[in-house]
Amino acid sequence: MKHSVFLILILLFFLFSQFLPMFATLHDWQVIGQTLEYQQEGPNIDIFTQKGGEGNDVGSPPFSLNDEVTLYARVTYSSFPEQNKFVAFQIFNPYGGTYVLYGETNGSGVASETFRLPSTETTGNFGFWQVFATVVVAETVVNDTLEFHVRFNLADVNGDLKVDIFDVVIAGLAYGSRPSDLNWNLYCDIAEPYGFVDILDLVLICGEYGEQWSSS
Ligand SMILES: [Ca+2]
Ligand SMILES: [Ca+2]
Repeated sequence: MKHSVFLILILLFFLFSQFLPMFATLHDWQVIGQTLEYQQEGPNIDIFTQKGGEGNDVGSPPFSLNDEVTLYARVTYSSFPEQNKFVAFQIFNPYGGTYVLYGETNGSGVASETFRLPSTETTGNFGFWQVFATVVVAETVVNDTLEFHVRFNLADVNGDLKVDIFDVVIAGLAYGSRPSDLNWNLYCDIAEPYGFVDILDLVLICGEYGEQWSSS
C-alpha cells in the first residue's frame, strides 16, 4: 500500500514539475545581476554548515537527531580571505544550553568545527538551534548568526509532526530552486546535493509518507 502511494506521488509530482521550469527561468537573470554587484567591504564573517546557509544571517537546512553538524566560518576583509584567525562558535540548543567550539581559519580564510547532535528523542532536543560566530579582524569584532531546525523527520517539511500530502505539495512548489530563487524553501532541501531542491529531495519525502511523531 505504501509503495503504491509512493509511486502515485512521484507520478503526480512529475506532472506538476512540468509547469515549474518557467518560474526558474524568470530568476536566472536576477541571480547573475546580484553576483556581479556583490562586494563585501571591510571585515566580515559568514557562518554556514555542510548543508548550506551561506550569506550573513542566512539559515541552514534542517538536521535530525544524532546528525553530525559541521560549522564553517569564512572570514574576509573586503572579500579577501583572512588566514590564521581564531573563530569562536557559540552554540545554543532550544533550551538555552550553550556550548563553545574554537577554530582557526585556513589558507582560504575558512575555520571549521564538527559536533554531533544528541540522540535522545525528547522534546527539548527538537527545535531551533542557533550558532553565534565571532572573530577579530583588523582590531574589529565581527560576528554572524546561523539558525537550523532539528526535526524528528526531515521529510516533515512543514514541521507539523507528520509526513503527508502537504509536505509533498510544499516541496513541489520549491522544486528546481536554489537559495537565491523566490520559491526557495530551505526545509525542502533535505538530501544531497544541498543548495538545490530536486528529485532526490522529493524521493526522500515520498519514502517517509505516512510517518508520524508525537510530542507526548
Ligand atoms: Ca508535515
Ligand atoms: Ca537537495
